[in-house]
Amino acid sequence: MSRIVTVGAAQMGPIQKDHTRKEVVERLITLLRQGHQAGCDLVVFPELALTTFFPRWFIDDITQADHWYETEMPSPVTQPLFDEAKKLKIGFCLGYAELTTDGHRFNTQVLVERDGSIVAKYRKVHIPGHEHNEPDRPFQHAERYYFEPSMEGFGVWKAFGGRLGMMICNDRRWPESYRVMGLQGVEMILCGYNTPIHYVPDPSQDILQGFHNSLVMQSGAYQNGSWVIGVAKGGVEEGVDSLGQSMIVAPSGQIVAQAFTTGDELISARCDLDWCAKYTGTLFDFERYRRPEVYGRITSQRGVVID
Ligand code: CDT
Repeated sequence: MSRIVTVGAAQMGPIQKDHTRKEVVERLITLLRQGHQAGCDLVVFPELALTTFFPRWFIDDITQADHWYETEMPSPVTQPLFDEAKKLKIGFCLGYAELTTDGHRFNTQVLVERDGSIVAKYRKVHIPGHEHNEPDRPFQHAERYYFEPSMEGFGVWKAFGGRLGMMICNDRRWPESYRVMGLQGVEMILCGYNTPIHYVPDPSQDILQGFHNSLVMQSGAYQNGSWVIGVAKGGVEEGVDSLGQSMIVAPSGQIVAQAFTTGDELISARCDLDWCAKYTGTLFDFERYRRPEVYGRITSQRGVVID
């Protein structure tokens, strides 16, 4: 029996500050319907897919930002997306800012099965940017002010006939993200992102944003024998240009589909989960070839230590 999952990467164009959740959910539903037309089992939306990327602004009183966060999922405004997906028998993965009842703030993705049941919630582990206002920047990247890092780490869940994991944006730059999931037998990793083209601490990296994006996801896929679905919110949002180039990467590391706009655009691919074993059963047979006894520094040490 084949284990084909047809996946849609539902790239979004910008969401401006004054766009309402209702308007955004209508865009998500349009993309979901395109996914249905393309035969998708699963549609993946970007990081913080319901709002503009608000960490680009700093405000002294964080409670003034509460309106950017979701306190429930689904909520009355997101319920139509859940209803449409269930009607079309499509699962989806959605990124949003989460405010818990006890006041914790996370950058979160939820995975929903084709019957509408929630499979899992993942909270971002690697939080980039800065904690404090940096007024000399052309725009802020204050994710470390707005979000706590997850202490739950990277899970892998049985869903869509395979083993699926999630990560969010900056997580994709860290090989540990993929490996922790690889060690749980992951076959498909879902990753939403918002990546400003202009990297303020080192603008020489600006021109390399697209290269680095594909570099990390292609190598993460190959080295762990997993499909990787990378989905952008791209385009010029509140004056900040962000990378598109959403892609579906095979366990071989090859890009099998890639967005060519920076707007709302659905790309899709038939992903054979059995293809993963061609890598995890040979070159990357972890049980046979890994050497954890010499990898101790990976978990015992955080920064560089020079003896
Ligand atoms: N959203 C997110 O994680 N973006 C980061 C930008 C890094 S620069 C602060 C990324 O890794 O794409």
